[in-house]
Amino acid sequence: MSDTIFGKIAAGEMAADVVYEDDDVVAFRDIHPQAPVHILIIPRRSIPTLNDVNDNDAELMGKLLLTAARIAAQEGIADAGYRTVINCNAQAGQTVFHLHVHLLGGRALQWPPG
Ligand code: D5M
Repeated sequence: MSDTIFGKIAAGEMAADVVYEDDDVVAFRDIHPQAPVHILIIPRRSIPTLNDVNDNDAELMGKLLLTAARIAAQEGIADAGYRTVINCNAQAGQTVFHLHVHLLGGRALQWPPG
């Protein structure tokens, strides 16, 4: 059993609109999209927050970002531009405690974020 919704998606125990997966990462469309393209990229293994990453996770963290960039190209938003976000803990708005990279694009994004 997995401890979070995303753990269940990673384990294949819960359905999601998966756009990419391999042994290390899973990417799926956000259920409450904040932009025309809003995809979450997660490690298959449960890591609660960015604070829980260590040196052994360096390759995995790189793969999460590489996967985001490749999906951005597949989704046709690479040239126009897109944003990747990792919310860490409550004040940043993290609600699911399985580390995830948000990939947002398909519209002009405001800066700074709220
Ligand atoms: O982002 C958590 C994100 O996860 C938020 O944008 C909603 C999304 N979410 C929650 N449940 C699901 C399921 N079941 N499928 C897809 N997307 C989901 P955070 O950074 O933690 O605020």
